[in-house]
Amino acid sequence: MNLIEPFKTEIDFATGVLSPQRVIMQRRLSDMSVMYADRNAAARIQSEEGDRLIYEVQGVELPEEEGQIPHCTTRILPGRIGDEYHMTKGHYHARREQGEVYFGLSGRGYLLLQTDGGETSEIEMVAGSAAYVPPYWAHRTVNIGDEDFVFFSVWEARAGHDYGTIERDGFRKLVVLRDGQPAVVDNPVYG
Ligand code: S6P
Ligand code: ZN
Repeated sequence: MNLIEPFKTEIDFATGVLSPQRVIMQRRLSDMSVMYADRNAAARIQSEEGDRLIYEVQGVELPEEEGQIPHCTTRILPGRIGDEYHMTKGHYHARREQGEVYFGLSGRGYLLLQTDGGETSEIEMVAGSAAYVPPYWAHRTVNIGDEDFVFFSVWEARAGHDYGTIERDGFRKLVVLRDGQPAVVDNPVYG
């Protein structure tokens, strides 16, 4: 076990920016265009406006060993691809038995969850919402507002990330604009 000096990070709730600056990871439309249901809309946006920034993660880097507790912010920009709101890729933890906590900092979003067994759940999050991602639940976040949706995540270092299952099957539920409102609907091409 590495002995790490205690430290703190200041968080700007509106943007998710960390000070001092930590590791920044960006996901653009080209990183996930096949994850959106309306691939024509994704291709149109790509050719008309270029490679749109969808979300950004800023986090502290810690060794992936037992007891370390990584934490980060995620900022999802507002917008849609066709009818579908901007979202994260989503993942299971590689160690399925590891859970996680999300805390809303600003904006409005949905936390979509699902299990291998077919259960689904959706939790609306605003600033101040503490949402629990229990073990075994895949999780994806979606910005349903007109501003950035920003939240803070805390998990166990050995959880790891399984992106492949969601890249292959997608999520059972989509969050789309219907009659001027965000609506959670079945994904017609799941699996
Ligand atoms: C990590 C945690 C979050 C996400 C982040 C981006 O376990 O769930 O920090 O990594 O919100 O989402 P994704 O699906 O691209 O990792
Ligand atoms: Zn996670």
